[in-house]
Amino acid sequence: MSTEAVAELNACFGIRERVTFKQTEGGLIVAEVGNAQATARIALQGAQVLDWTPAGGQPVIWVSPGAIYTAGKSVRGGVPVCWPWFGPHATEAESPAHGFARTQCWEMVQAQQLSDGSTTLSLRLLQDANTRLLWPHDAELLLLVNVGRRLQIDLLTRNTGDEAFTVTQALHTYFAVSDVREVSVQGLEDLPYIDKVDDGARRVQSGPVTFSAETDRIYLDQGGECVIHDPGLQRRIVIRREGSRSTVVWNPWMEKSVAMADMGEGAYRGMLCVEATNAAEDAVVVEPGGEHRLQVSYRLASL
Ligand code: TA6
Repeated sequence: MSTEAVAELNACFGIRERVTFKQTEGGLIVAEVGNAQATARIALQGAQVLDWTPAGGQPVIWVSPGAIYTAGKSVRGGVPVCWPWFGPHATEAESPAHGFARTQCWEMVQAQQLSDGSTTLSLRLLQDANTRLLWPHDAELLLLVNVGRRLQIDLLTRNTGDEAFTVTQALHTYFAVSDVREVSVQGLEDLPYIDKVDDGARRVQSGPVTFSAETDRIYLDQGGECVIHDPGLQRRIVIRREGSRSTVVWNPWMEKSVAMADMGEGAYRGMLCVEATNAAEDAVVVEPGGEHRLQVSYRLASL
């Protein structure tokens, strides 16, 4: 995008001392949001949140030190939007993993400074000839990001056509942790899960989730709250969801990380994905004229 395009974004959607659009390394356009409660960065490509740091705190969202910022490639980290399918395409091996929303350029719809002191950005993804080749349905996708003491993200899928369609999706959030070997995820106890590291075996979670090897699990739940317990950073990250009855927990661990060009040496120890999803049997059917809302909210709490 050109300098003029950035200037136009600031003219249309910039808010003095709250929202500014900048062109970053690799040419990505990023909205920088700052208010008394928090700062955040959101890339227009993929409507990808790249940072959320509550005032006086440390970053909650992680981005790889080896991240590659270039058009058409999802930045490793942040909150990639996986849509309209989660994981590999069900039938087309050539189709991009996790769908196409995370690599498309979204358009700004609105920037709002709210009376509670938080700031909301609204972005939209419209279908085009390329996306229709990958997924021949009439849909509009909206992402609302509310930046404040908590971070709330709403992903709204609208069926603008006359036939029902099914989506699987995720807000594929990478959280910053002190050391993945020292943290645990609470709130998934006794839930069934699909173990993608063990050929999709179905298991039941015993106790909090802890990490000592590659972990890639789809928990099938009732949409409750879960918490990342991080003694090293002396904090808990409280995760709430609406419109989701499955949660993915992922860390690639050492061997997988080495094979990832954008992960960085040992970087896996500082991150943990806990993803609000509609995955596996939690796929969503959206009727003509209907809408599905996948919402997450994150807040920090003391230990
Ligand atoms: O959400 C976990 C997962 O599906 C893993 O299986 C791994 O593929 C990860 O997503 C990252 O996928 P990406 O395409 O971003 O490298």
